[in-house]
Amino acid sequence: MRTDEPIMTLQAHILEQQAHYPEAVGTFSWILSALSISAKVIADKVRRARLENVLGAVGAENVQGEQQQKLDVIANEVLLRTLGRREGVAIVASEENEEPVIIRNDTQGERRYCVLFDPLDGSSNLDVCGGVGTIFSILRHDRRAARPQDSLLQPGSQQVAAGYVLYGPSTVFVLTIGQGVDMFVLDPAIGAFLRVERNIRIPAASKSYSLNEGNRPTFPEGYQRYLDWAQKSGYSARYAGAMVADVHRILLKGGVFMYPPTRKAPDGKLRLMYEANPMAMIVENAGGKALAAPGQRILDVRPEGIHQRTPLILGSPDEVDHVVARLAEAG
Ligand code: P6P
Repeated sequence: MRTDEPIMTLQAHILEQQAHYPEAVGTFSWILSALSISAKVIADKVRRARLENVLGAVGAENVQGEQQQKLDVIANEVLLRTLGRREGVAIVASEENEEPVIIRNDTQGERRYCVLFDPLDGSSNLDVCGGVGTIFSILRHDRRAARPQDSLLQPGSQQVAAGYVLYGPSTVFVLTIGQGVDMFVLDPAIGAFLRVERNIRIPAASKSYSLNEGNRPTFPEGYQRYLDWAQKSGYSARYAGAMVADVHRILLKGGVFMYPPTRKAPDGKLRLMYEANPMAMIVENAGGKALAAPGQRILDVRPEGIHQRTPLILGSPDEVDHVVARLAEAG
């Protein structure tokens, strides 16, 4: 952070953004504030996980059929408890809950919002002290929806905000509220997220790709063709096994992240509503591209279920174009 810049906390940034909307009464800002508090609490629990013996699996599967980690449950409860108290929240949907949680179902009054999240993305990295994160997406609650939960099934282009928290060597909060993408780092000495970068722009190109090459034998032919091309073109491979860590690296350094269809996951593995959509909003608002397939923006996909999965290709515009070109060659 430049020493000639004023110290701007995340809370002050949220209020600064609110000032651009004269009609705003603060309910949206309070939701962002709840996410900031949740991030601080989760960061502390992640740091202390081994000391407090909360690593490892719970011994149950979540709705995704994945082994639930103890910290998945803890992080999920922290978010449910902080968001549940915010007046502006109508519905919360989590990777860890099969059904959405209807917090408020009134049909009149102040605007309300839906908050969707993956509470601890990449949690299998926890046991080996790898990067993990929280991903969130905020939609306006649609009171006209036939059922309250149907209000969630909006395309990603309708998001009013999206962001993630990366629990790494430092705790980083990345947020977009419709225009630019801004980055904050937690200063544990004062317990505040300080703004360190404004209006991040993703590099147009960078010879780096990120995907699980262990699945290569079952990728569609176009992805195989891309990997052959990239390896002949001097590309590096980087893969953290946690979407937040991989996407954050690409946001700052450039490159392309992919989760193609595989035999095990024919629709891709990552979830549209609370992984692909928020990351697509961030990447596009930073000048990148985010596709479910060639010619299909992630943000245009019309969701049919809150846990539906999607393939994805996202990152530097030139690098996404290289992938699309190889997929087109394969026909
Ligand atoms: P694979 C973590 O489980 C996750 O949901 C994402 O964070 C990550 O990008 C992906 O799955 C990793 O999946 O199949 O490569 O282990």
